[in-house]
Amino acid sequence: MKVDWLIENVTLATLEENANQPYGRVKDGLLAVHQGRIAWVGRRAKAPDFGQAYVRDGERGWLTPGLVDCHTHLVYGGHRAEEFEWRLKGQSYEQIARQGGGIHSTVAATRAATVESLLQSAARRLGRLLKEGVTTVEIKSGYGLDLDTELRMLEVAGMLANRFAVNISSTFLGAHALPPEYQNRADDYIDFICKHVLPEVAARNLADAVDVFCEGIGFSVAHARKIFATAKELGLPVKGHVEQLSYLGGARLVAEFEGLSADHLEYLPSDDVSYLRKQGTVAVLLPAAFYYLHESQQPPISAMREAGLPMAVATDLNPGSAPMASVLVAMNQACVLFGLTPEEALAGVTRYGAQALGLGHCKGQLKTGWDADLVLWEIDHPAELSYGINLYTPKRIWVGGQDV
Ligand code: DI6
Ligand code: FE
Repeated sequence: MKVDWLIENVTLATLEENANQPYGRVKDGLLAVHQGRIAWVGRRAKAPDFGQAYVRDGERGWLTPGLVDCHTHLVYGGHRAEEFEWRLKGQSYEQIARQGGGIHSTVAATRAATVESLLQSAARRLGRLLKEGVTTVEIKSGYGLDLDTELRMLEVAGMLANRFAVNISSTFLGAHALPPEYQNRADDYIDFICKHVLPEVAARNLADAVDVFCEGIGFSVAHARKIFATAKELGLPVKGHVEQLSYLGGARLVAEFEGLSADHLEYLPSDDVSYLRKQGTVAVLLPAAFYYLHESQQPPISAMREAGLPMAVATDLNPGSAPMASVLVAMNQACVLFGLTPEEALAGVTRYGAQALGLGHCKGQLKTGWDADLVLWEIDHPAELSYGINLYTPKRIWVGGQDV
């Protein structure tokens, strides 16, 4: 069998569905790469002859799929450290938002920023994720809220994809907040998005999906429905920020549109879990926002687990509710704050993170034919990745079979 290179002397965590070992563990494993894809994976003792392929020594480490951060807002101007101080003095996230702070203050800073400065600050944050073994990142717009700035944010996301060895998935989040020029005219703003912005985004091929912030301080289910219907007409899959601070029924709407993912879900009633499950919509858990906002309502994890609902975990990296550039910390938070097992947390940033981006057929598992996005860890047990904070960093990272 002809391959470009192979790695042996490793334990594999394949994260394969229906694996009969925890984490899909394969002791004394071997993985071979050809033309950017996984050409063979399994026990070394069963491997075919790979001829003259270059052999790497895994030095008895663990090899996992590259990590996937399936929900970030990492392109933005400015920061909101003062709001952090205000919140610590007792003001709530919602109060600050209603006073024109919150997302609005980032919108002002983002509108004022040049492409070059947006690119530089986003590159710094993205770099932090990549150092941890993230090989696929989703990036949302949503701090422009006008045609030019929304397009600019998505263009910056595209530039990052060219500048870094990482797969980037872009999401249009024009319905993130009501811009000041549309105050008290939410219907008009949604019309503007549907008639002018979304078609332009689609025509320029700038987004892989469309998201909505469906919330009391965001948009109603009726507004989200209009956006989703337009997205569908344009052939774009949908997802939603839903049931984060209150229950509006947004998750059901996402499921109705066969959405890729329903994100946050703290206020999701157990009864609604089955809607997501039926439509193949992934639940994306964002424990950093829960942590920063000091929330107490937890997503219905037991009901999700019992229903077999795929649960992804992501950072939500954003300047307000989750200024945190660490997927490994998000895994730790998902375990400590939401009660996920370390195995669920790792599946959440690999197999299910990929599924939440519509990439479940090629990323997030060590499987023949899947992309060779790989991370080698110097650990004894994969639970260490969820257990430690700043204790572990990857030894090697490959994206599409290339060393990075
Ligand atoms: N939910 C979030 O967690 C972020 N956006 C959203 O809809 C927060 C965005 C921000 O506060 O800037
Ligand atoms: Fe978010």
